[in-house]
Amino acid sequence: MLRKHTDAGEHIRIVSHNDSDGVAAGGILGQTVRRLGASFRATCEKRIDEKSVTSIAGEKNALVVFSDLGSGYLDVFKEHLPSSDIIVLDHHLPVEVEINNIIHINPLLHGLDGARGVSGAGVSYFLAKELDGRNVDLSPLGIVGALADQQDKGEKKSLIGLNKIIESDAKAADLLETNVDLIFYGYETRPIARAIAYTTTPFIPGLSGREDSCLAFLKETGIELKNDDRWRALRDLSEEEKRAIFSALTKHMVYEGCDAESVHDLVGTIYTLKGEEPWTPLRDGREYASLLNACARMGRPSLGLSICMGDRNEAMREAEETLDSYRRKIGKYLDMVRAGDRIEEMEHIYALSAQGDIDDRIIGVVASILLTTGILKNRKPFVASALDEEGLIKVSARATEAMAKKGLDLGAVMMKAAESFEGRGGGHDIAAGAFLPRGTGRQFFERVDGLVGEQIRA
Ligand SMILES: [Mn+2]
Repeated sequence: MLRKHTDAGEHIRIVSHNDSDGVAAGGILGQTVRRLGASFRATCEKRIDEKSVTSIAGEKNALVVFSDLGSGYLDVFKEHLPSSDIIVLDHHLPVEVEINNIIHINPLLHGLDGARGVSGAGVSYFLAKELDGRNVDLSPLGIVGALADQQDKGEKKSLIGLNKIIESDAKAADLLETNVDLIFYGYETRPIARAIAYTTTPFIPGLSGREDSCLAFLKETGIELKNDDRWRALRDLSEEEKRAIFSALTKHMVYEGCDAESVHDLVGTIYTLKGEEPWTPLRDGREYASLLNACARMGRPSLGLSICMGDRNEAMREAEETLDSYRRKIGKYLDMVRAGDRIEEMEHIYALSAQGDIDDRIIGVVASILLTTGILKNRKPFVASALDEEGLIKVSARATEAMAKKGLDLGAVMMKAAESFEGRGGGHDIAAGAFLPRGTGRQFFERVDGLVGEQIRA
């Protein structure tokens, strides 16, 4: 279908998700379409709803490609986008609707794991590769998308499922190298203290976001910070020094109340993108992902898209600035949430109603950090809400792998709970969300609390 339209010289419309995976997916599709000689326009949307689909329909595109979103909105497409051909490349929970003008590619339709096995960028990559074998050079972006969606759930934070195929494509093309080590951002590039400060997965209380505290911490651990005049990066350290850092960090995190799982997260598989310049954040797959994430969350997804399309120089400088202000913003929110007693513990969930105090694009990140650091006393999913600029309520729900193993599926909870409030919800078992009309408050949290209770009892 894509070929049919590009061959006919038509302008292709790409609509992707406004998160780092979505941006990577948009970049893959943009490059794919450009290589087919067609013009295109790509945007990243926070969500799909009747309004956004109606406005896309108004553009009268012959073909609209949705990536990293869309599977849950086939009914909306059927009603509001009847005269365009549609391709949906997604890995979120699909709704069952039959439509003729649509090609729907989703691992969940084939019994494959969409939450951990392949990302929106991955699904887009498989389409790109199918169209032209030369598109295997886009495989690193598939890896970035998978890391962006935190699909590194295999042994030692490695990729699993269909992502393994993308990984071997990238390795075969000599664009990727993997090794297991301490997992701080900027392994090759940054002074150690900064690398630790810049790491937010796992979030290290007192150290993440605080370079001065990291400096003090390293001095206390007895690590030499400089080689002559040059700051040492992690790759300059001996195995013994790395072990010393690891054990000091473990002590520190346990003392701060973090759980064993987040301590484990300190070590993992490093994905080095060999096609990228050394000493840049794009060289490390996770760092690339966080750069795109910051662009998306700070409302500049097109900046991320240009980087995925190959722009560097000025775009990189702007993206790095965006990343810096994004980090400062998160630090501020976490301090705020932890300082006050804004988190409410319900029977089965923790709830946070941030109203307008936390940017709705960042609330999901805050929820993940709070959940994974073990700052919360009990093991319950974390559900947070914030107001978006249109006055809708955006809900982000996060759970751990262990909770999913016990039968929790937040995607289903959000879908069901939102329905009763004329909202729309969905997502994965451990990360899901919903949009609700204004004024829906506590009752929604109560409904979610009840549904989660039903699931874990079942
Ligand atoms: Mn995704």
